Order: sequence, then C-alpha cells, then structure tokens
Amino acid sequence: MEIREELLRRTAETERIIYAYLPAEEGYQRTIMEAMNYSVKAGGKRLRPMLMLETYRLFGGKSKVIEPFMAAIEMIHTYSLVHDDLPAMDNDEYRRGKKTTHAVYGEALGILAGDALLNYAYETAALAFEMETDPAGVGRALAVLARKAGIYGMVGGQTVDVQSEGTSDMTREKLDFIYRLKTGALIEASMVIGAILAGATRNEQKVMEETAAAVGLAFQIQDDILDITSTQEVLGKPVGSDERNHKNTYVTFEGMEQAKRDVEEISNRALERLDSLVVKNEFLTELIRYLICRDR
Ligand code: GRG
Repeated sequence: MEIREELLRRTAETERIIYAYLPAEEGYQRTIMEAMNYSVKAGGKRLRPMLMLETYRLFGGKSKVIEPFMAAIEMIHTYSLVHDDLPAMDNDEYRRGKKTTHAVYGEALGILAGDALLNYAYETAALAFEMETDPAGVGRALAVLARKAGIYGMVGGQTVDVQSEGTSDMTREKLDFIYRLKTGALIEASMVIGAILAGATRNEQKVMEETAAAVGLAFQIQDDILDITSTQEVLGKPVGSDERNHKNTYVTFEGMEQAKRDVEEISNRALERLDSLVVKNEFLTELIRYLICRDR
C-alpha cells in the first residue's frame, strides 16, 4: 500500500463526510455559521475522524451511523484549536497555513465559534439516534465523546497545561498527565467510539483505548519535536512556540534523540496492542506506522 496516496484518498473521503454535517450559513446569526465553517474547512489532517472510521471498519461496521460522530469529533477538535489560538491562550495568528478564526472574525466571534462548534458537535452526534436500531450503543458513544472532551479529558489536560506555563514545578508525571488528557483523550474517544458503534466487545473496546492512548502520546511527542525541527511553511503554524511560551515539553525532559526513539517505541507498543486482536485493518496499521515519521 502506498500510504501517502491512500492517505490523500481517505482524507478526501473523510472531508466529504464532515462537510455534509456543517451548518447552512443563513439567518441573522449567519456570521457564526461562517466562522464555524471557516474553522473546520481550514484544513488539517482529519486524523481523529479517520481513526474513528477505520476502527469502525476494523470491527466490521458498515452503516452510516459512524458519520455524524466523525463530524462531531472533528468539530470538537476544531473548537479546541480555535480557543487555543485566542489571545488569552496562545495568541496565534496562523494555523493550518491560514489566518486563525479570531484573526479573521475578531475575538468575540472566535470565542463564540468555538462554543458553537462544541455545542453543534453534540447536536450532530445525536442525529445518530435516528439512524440506528440500537440506541443504547449511540448513547454509550455519546457519553464517551462528552467525557473525553471534558474535565476528565481534553479540557482537564489543557487546564493543567495552561497553569503550568512559565512555572518551574513541572514534573514528568505531570507532563504525562497533560499529554494523556490534552492530546490522548480525543484520540481515545475516536477509537473507542468506532469500536462501540461497530459492536465490539468490552475487552476489544479496552484494547482500542490502550492502543489510542499510545498513539496519542507518540503523536504529542512528535508534535513537540516538530515544533523545534520543522518550519512554518511545512507546519502551517509558527514553530518555536513552546520555547517562546517557556513550555516544558517531552524534549525538554528527555532530549531530542531520546524523544525520537520514544515516538518509535510507543508507536510500536500501539501496533502490538492492535495486533493482539483477531480482526485486522491494514490501512489502520499503516496509518499508525506513518504517524511515527509524520512531518506535519
Ligand atoms: C482550548 C479546551 C481547549 C483545549 C485545547 C488541542 C488543544 C487543547 C490545544 C491545541 C494545541 C496542541 C498542541 C494540542 C495538542 C494536540 C495537538 C497536537 C493538536 C493538533 O492536532 P493535529 O496535528 O491538527 O491533528 P490538524 O490541524 O492536523 O487537525
């Protein structure tokens, strides 16, 4: 399988699904829809919905019930980036090679667009109830989505991250906590939801959660590495932001060479966990392998 070509095809497929669930730009409040759609359509790797769909396929899922959840996870991910870029947080002007939402629409609309995307994500995911004969699975998937995005997931991780900035009391244990929640939680949600909706057993859901946790950790360490080694042209956002914001990262603790080795080692752990299942999905395996050496 030529992974780069396949990835382009799958990204286009994923985008078609996400775009179908974006709101129409109409009414007195149409600017909020425009800002939401601008943020989602700005690009991005679509990694989370792609991991969700491939996990769903891994366990034999065949219906369209996964689609509103794919759109929902990308909306939540996008809201987190829109808010992360705000002046009160990282104050970034560029993301995915384009002006950030608040830079185009102003700070108030930036805040509202993030809020709107988060709320619309649940409105969208709830559409799955009308598509499924087993509403209990949809309910469980919705509960996972809500929990992993909230104070026991992404928002919790971001809180500790923001409060640790510029302080000297960062430890490896706290850093692991931040990475597991801030980055790992949405990736875990993606893969666990794919498994739940396809009817995977509790044990299979657990294996996917562990696989996703390792993918999320390796992904975040690679993000730290790229912030030092990449360029704005390649990443589509300013590099060197961790150093500018006096952030302790995995690279600060372990050094660049060890960090690179760990990305590989942790990714291999994810692959081993995945391989312990009877079911197989070649593209999912290749995707995780590809993430080890991703350059953006
Ligand atoms: C504001 C509640 C709140 C949370 C923000 C996700 C996040 C938490 C902050 C963004 C900054 C950051 C480096 C987060 C770590 C996760 C990460 C690497 C996000 C970028 O994800 P990609 O690379 O982005 O998948 P694209 O643009 O490809 O979608």
